[in-house]
Amino acid sequence: MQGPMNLTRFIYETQKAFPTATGDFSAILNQIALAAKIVSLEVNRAGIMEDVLGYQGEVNASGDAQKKLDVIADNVFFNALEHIEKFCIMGSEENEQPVKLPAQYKKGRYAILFDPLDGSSNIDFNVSIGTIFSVYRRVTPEGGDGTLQDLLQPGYKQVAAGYVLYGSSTMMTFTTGQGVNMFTLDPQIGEFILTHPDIRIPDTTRYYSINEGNSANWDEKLAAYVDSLKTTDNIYGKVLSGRYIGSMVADVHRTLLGGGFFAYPSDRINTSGKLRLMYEANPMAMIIEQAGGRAIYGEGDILGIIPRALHQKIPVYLGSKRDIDALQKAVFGK
Ligand code: AHM
Ligand code: MG
Repeated sequence: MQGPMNLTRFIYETQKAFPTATGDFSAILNQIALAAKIVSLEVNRAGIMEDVLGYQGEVNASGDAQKKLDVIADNVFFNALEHIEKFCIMGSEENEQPVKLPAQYKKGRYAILFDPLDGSSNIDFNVSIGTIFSVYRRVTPEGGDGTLQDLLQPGYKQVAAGYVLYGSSTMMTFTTGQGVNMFTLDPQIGEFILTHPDIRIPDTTRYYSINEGNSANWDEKLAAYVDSLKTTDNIYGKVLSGRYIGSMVADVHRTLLGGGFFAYPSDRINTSGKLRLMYEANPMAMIIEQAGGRAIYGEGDILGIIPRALHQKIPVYLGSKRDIDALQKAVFGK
């Protein structure tokens, strides 16, 4: 292969392998990449734009105070995706209700959910944050309005999922069900370049990732399992290091590349954990499984859950198969 594999070329070459492809995914992924570049720019200059950091003065659908950058990112993604005629309805973590599309654009064959800026507690500290997205084929008849039914589908029905990490570089990772590919934004030319093709989660690691500040409220078996990682009495026979950023995108990204597990469990106070099934757990679970790992809520797989509500929360344990098998056995007896 000659020359760099940029995102546009990757999409073109992947599409060539499927002669019946309609080009819908090309349009969707290209627009997500465009929105990601704009948000990346806003994130990069947030520190010098005093009107960008800080609170917006609203509370979003899950009760969190909305940061200004959250709202900017929400608008950027909506504006990039609403007019391409690929969607019948959208869901944003920033909106309580499904996001309706203007009448002339809502005829598409897909539904998309996105968390425009995840990890918002890190915004003010120049710590990595990200965008997460999840795409489903619509289930209501084409031509009519999309409904909540098109959005509320189990994760195993996702046709694409991905995230953008705004870190020391901006990276876009996605799957359309044929493995996971990672692209890094070259800021000089403004292109995403394929830097990590066909990612597989390593089955060894030095790390575990969980907010131990909540450990007093954990289930005893989980507390004992995490304690075992600080001794040599665990599957690795060595003491692991803790790594927890508090931005799911960054923590999952490290887990994809560096193995181990990331978890946001339920506890006595947050009985369903903190992460949202539709916006955070499902897309990350698809990526992790496509990379050879596992993603569970406890007894079963996240991707098998039949959703009840757009903003429903779910405990999340994801990582290498080896790590999640061991955790599931120790904590959930399976
Ligand atoms: P957000 O959508 O309001 O940003 O919250 C989700 C974030 C995740 O990115 C991260 O895994 C988690 O919240 C961290 O929560 P905590 O600060 O309780 O550890
Ligand atoms: Mg979020």
